Amino acid sequence: MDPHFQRAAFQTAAASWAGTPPDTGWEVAFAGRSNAGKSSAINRLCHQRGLARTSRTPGRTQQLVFFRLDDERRLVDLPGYGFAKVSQAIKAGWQALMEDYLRRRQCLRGLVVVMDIRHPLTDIDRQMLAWGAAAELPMLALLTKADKLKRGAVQSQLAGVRRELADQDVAVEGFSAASGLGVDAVQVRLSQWLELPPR
Ligand SMILES: Nc1nc2c(ncn2[C@@H]2O[C@H](COP(=O)(O)OP(=O)(O)OP(=O)(O)O)[C@@H](O)[C@H]2O)c(=O)[nH]1
Ligand SMILES: [Mg+2]
Repeated sequence: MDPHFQRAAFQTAAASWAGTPPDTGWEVAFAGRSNAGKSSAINRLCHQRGLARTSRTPGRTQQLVFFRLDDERRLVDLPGYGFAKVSQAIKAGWQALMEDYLRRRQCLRGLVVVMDIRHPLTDIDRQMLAWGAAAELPMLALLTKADKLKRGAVQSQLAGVRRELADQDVAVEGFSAASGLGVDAVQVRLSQWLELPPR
């Protein structure tokens, strides 16, 4: 357990680019379909149950939520996508905000695309990976809720996604906020992206 993550604390939430903290230091963002498990993954990584708000109601977090690890380093919980019951205007607003953030954010050092291991790589997940690639971001596809599948099924889902993404520069890991699977591997990768000082 890297203590940097345990020290994570809520910093601010932003509904637009104007509300984001100063664009300095290092940031890693978590994107994914609504209900995929982004907030739960952040909580598990930081060993804090109530850090990022989780919900069974898809689409609750329509903001960028910033958690500070130290004065220069942040994790960002991006608004979830892919839920059906929203207007075209909200979808267009979401798309503009995400593209803006991924393209303009100088301090962004990596993108974690969180997917339910039972339903990975939807069209909109692929869109997100394409935006990340366009921004030349290091990326991690995090296949979460692995506790919902048997070990063999986890391995075959991972192998399938790795095969599909073989021609792209995207790492793929299994994860479970429930069991803690993958926590250490993700912490190691994020520590590199964030250039965390050695413990
Ligand atoms: N079994 C299991 N359930 C999980 C896991 N991760 C998340 N969940 C559940 O999935 C639901 C959605 O999780 P959230 O973390 O709120 O998902 P989110 O991606 O942040 O969703 P939005 O904020 O709406 O975009 C909650 O009921 C969680 O308890 C996991 O690893 N295993
Ligand atoms: Mg959330």
